[in-house]
Amino acid sequence: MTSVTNKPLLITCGLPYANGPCHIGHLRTYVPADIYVRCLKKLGQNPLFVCGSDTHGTPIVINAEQQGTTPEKLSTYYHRYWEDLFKALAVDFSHYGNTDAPTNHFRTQEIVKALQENGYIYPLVIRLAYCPECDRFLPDRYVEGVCFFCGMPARGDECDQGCGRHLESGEIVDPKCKTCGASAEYREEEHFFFKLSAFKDFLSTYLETLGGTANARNYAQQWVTNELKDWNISRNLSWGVPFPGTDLVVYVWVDAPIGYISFTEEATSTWEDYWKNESTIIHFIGGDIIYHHAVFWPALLKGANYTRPAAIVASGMVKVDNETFSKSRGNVVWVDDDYLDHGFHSDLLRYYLACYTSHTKELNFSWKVFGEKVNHELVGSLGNFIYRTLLFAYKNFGYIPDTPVDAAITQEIAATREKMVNALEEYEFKKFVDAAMSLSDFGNVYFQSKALWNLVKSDKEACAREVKNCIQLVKALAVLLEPVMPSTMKGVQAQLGETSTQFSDATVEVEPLRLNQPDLPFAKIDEKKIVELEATLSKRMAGLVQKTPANEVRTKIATIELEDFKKMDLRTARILDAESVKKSDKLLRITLQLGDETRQVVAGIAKDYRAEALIGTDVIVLANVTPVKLMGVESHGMLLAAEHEGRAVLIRPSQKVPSGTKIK
Ligand code: B3M
Ligand code: ZN
Repeated sequence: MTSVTNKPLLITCGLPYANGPCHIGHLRTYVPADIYVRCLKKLGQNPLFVCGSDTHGTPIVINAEQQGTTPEKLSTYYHRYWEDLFKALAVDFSHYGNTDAPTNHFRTQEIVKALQENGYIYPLVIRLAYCPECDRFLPDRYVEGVCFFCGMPARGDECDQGCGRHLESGEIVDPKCKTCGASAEYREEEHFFFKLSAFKDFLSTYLETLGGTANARNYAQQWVTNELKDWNISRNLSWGVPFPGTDLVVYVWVDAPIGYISFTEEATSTWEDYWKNESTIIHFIGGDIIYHHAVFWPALLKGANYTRPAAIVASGMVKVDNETFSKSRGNVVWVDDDYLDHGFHSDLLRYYLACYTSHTKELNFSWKVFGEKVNHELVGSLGNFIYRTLLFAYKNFGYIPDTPVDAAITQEIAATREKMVNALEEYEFKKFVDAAMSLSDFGNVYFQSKALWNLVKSDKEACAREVKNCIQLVKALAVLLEPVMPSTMKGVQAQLGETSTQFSDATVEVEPLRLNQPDLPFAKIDEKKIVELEATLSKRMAGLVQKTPANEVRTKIATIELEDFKKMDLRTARILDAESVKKSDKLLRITLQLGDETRQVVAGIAKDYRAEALIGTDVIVLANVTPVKLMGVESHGMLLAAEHEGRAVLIRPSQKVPSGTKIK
């Protein structure tokens, strides 16, 4: 897609479940997709880049139950979390939505109805796991057992530890209820099936021209030639998009990809240009959801008359220290706790992820390699070339020399840019970065070979020309690598007085400018820090420490919504009278002026305040708390106090306001 297209261009990323925090594995979708979109813009394209939170499905319902909250609260919490996280990583979506939004409910129901009208949905009475203890059907992850096909432990709709198949109801042997552990039985219920089998010919032809990475196309072709089973697209759950005309909800794998459409609708009024007409839609996804995107989704779109994706870009999976990535087993690297919270810049991680290996290959995360890449490549080569060039120019000239750039240098830059653009065409982000890093190595060798520190003494004019050549290389690197490391590379450009918008700017001669003392673009990571991070990871992998996002969330979710706060009637009040409550050394009976009203409250502050001293002072009262009786005395409100070293310290307005003033 690197040649400019007039067709509307849409890039999407697989939707993160709004059910837990981000780990390194997630980023293999988002970082390369963001780099790709930034590159397209620098090639003169105008892509729309959408994503959003996947808020439905049983994992979220189960997690919410376990955390004592609702799926809505849990998914809202994580939706915001992901929005912030993407900002922190400079993953710059044009729009980030969520699948529980009304737009998505509407679009999902519209598509289900269209499929029904077109004859692609049929009802069928099926046997479903049912828990006699909990007295309910057990959709998807509510049921655990053994995969019918390969005999490995499996859960719900997916054989995640064995053959990887999508499992239909009844394909789990020995089913047990996830909630109570009881043996489940099978009972009959009417569900709705999508006729995927009717799309075999369509998919065979479609896949022949599907763009993107070969892994997506090949896997999908294999599946399409083997078997195409119809999919049950309804579920017996109360959380999700209602299935039209039933008490069921739509299966999450229907309303989640439809999010791509509804987020486009939310982003632009011209959404139909993307989804109803000829356009170029490119999905970036993880390698584990190829079936859903390259088989199920195009069939669904075809069945409802929507535009199909032109390309599917599927990443390889992530391992941690050679072990298959698994949250439950502890070999996981959390992006916030393990990375951002240590003060590392997001650009470093973006660089590491982009150039560690080919996009479709497995990525084996290790802190050691991360440290080496930062210290050797970013600090040692790129940072070194940029800094030594700018420092030399600043110290010896004080400005960017007003001399022409040698044709050989311009050619070197142009050739690099071409390699990079070609790499992009193949979704090879490693090749993309490697080409730029070769240019940085070229720069270092060039600087060295010209022995500028001697030349400046023997021939200052000749030296000025070489300095200009080096500065042009710095500019080119900053322009070409900006999509990978946006903030650092923009910083370098700013030191040259430049803000590039296009890759073509790389060969546009840098303007003369007064230079300031340059900044080091990258700082070396201390070896000790790497050792410390490795130790944390090993401990976690050995099961010695547990990441407890669940616990953290429980406390965070216990925070209240603004709406809840607004329910509290907090007011200022003036104390008209105060006296001890008989037989109590703690309680005071207090009469308050609260606007027009007088109120009696009982407060446990007798040990900290003398009754007489309170009269005439102002306090804050929670006026609508349910009345209680304390030692036989009625209390119609609660005074606010800070607890300090076991004492109550009354909260008061910082200046006089009329009694009864509302606190917001
Ligand atoms: N929410 C996450 C996953 O299975 C899932 C992706 C939906 S994309 C439409 O990777
Ligand atoms: Zn299996």
